[in-house]
Amino acid sequence: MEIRNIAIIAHVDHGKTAITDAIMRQTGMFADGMSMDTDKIEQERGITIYAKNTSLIYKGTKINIVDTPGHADFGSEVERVLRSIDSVLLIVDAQEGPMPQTRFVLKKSLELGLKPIVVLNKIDKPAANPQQAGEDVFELFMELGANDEQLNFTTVYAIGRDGIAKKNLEDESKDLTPLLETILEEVSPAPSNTNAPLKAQVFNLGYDNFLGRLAICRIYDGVLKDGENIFVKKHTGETRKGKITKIFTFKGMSREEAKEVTAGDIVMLAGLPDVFIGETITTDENIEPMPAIKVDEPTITLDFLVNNSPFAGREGKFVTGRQIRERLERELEINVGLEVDFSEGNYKVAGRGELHIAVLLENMRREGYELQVSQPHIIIKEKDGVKLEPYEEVTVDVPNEAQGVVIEKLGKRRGILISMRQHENTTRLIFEIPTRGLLGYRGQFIVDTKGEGIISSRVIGFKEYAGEIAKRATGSMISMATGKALGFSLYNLQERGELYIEANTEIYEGMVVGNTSKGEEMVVNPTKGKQLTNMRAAGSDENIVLIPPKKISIESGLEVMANDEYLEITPKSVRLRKKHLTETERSKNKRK
Ligand SMILES: Nc1nc2c(ncn2[C@@H]2O[C@H](COP(=O)(O)OP(=O)(O)OP(=O)(O)O)[C@@H](O)[C@H]2O)c(=O)[nH]1
Ligand SMILES: [Mg+2]
Repeated sequence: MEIRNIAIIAHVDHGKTAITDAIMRQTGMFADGMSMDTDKIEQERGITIYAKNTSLIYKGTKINIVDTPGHADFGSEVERVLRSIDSVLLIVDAQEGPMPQTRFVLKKSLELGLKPIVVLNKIDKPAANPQQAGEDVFELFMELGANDEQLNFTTVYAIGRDGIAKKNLEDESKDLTPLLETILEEVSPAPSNTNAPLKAQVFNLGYDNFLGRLAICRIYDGVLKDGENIFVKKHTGETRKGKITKIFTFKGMSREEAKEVTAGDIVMLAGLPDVFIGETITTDENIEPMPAIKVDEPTITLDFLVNNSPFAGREGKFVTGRQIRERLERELEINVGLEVDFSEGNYKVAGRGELHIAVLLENMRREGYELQVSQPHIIIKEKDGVKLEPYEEVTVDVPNEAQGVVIEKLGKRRGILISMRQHENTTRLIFEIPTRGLLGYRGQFIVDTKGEGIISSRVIGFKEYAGEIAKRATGSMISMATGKALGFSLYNLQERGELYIEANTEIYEGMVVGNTSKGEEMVVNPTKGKQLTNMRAAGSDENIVLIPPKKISIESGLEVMANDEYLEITPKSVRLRKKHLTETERSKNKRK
């Protein structure tokens, strides 16, 4: 059977998964309500975190599809996937137009010589402007140095959510047939030379409790049989032996065992416990290995520690250093952008961004782990005596009247304005800024733009260290007591800052219960009740109206926490605390 291999790429939320799901539904692979976003956290957040393979049969042709994540923290995942396919559907929101991640994934695709099919999606949105979005996409192709063939791309218009696509805006359409037809017309059949020796390359990893590490590969040449002895080659030529113990192909939401797979297909292999991204699998020891696949370096790092708060061990099932270590070792099997240094007592974890780390922590707490982490720091490197730090490209869309304040705030954080374009009531600003300057800014951005701004960013690489960045410190409100927080005292405290806890929350001495509006540190007693000499009896809080607290989540905690604090994470709670719990210890440590 002929095979076509494509990836679906786009900026976050532009509709990749909606289109993939609709394609799968209409070709009979998915029942209603099924989605490629199968992971619990993906479903809750409405974003794709892991790239996923699937396949369908359309008019006797097998189409392998990889749905990719659009969030910048998972960008390196996309880059790898692009090495395994022959064309991409570049989805662009017809209202938002090209965004930072659109540029990133398009640039990578063009560099690899792929010819994208452009899908202008969400044309049903009232403010959609497919014409403008189309022109902007064309301009982006030009700017990124597309060759003539690539510039001659086909455009399809879509309402992905409803499963509708058309070749011309004025066409009538009830389904995605025009898109599927375009795929058959535009994507060349995967080369299928079965006479050559086997040559496959690993572009992603999976894990199975019984089978261990799984290698997701594109087969370029030859045939692979179950149980076959093979060679694994690094791009440097270094070769080792291995044996395939199981082969799977992808079909809809599931994997299907196969006895034999052939050139052109995308498959998953078991039996190679130490196989890694980019390695070549072959039956011919003397074959040239495929070029390396680069895995992006981590940009931020933080410590994972055993929880030692006064509430340690109350809520978690796995709490010891050894259990945390084993969990991290397992994560390293598949989480390719992650690095862990186990050499010291604390585990130094390095990742691609706060969301990358937050998703790992969220998964761990759901599995029953309990731990605490330190404040994330950006990774600083040195090259030829020059200090380097990660930089990001930030794109913001803001109401015109908010542009001044955004330019000012990002300027203070060492952001450099690269471009500015006004379109009716909104302005699009693009900055280059050290990741360090961006940490902790998003909350401020929401306030400054009254919630109407959109901000997104992606790492563009390491550049020269930008020097000191002065940030307005947010001070913590710290509890001096252990016990239950009482509504009465919270009522008084909420005047002096923003609270993280609600009445009746169990707290301990040294726990951070809120932040102060003036930015200074403040030690408070949230357990204090009303004096008995008052008109009514102590503890009767019935008339108190509390402002809903800004509860700490893993992500917001990582963003607001200070260097002398830990974020305590258990299956039930996320608490912020001082490293040193008592005031005496804190001042002793300050003097040191
Ligand atoms: N109005 C409208 N909404 C759409 C359309 N397609 C998708 N959406 C909505 O846009 C949101 C994001 O869609 P997804 O398919 O999850 O986007 P995605 O590109 O897969 O997002 P990530 O994987 O997180 O990058 C969802 O709420 C969809 O329902 C469309 O054609 N029109
Ligand atoms: Mg998605």
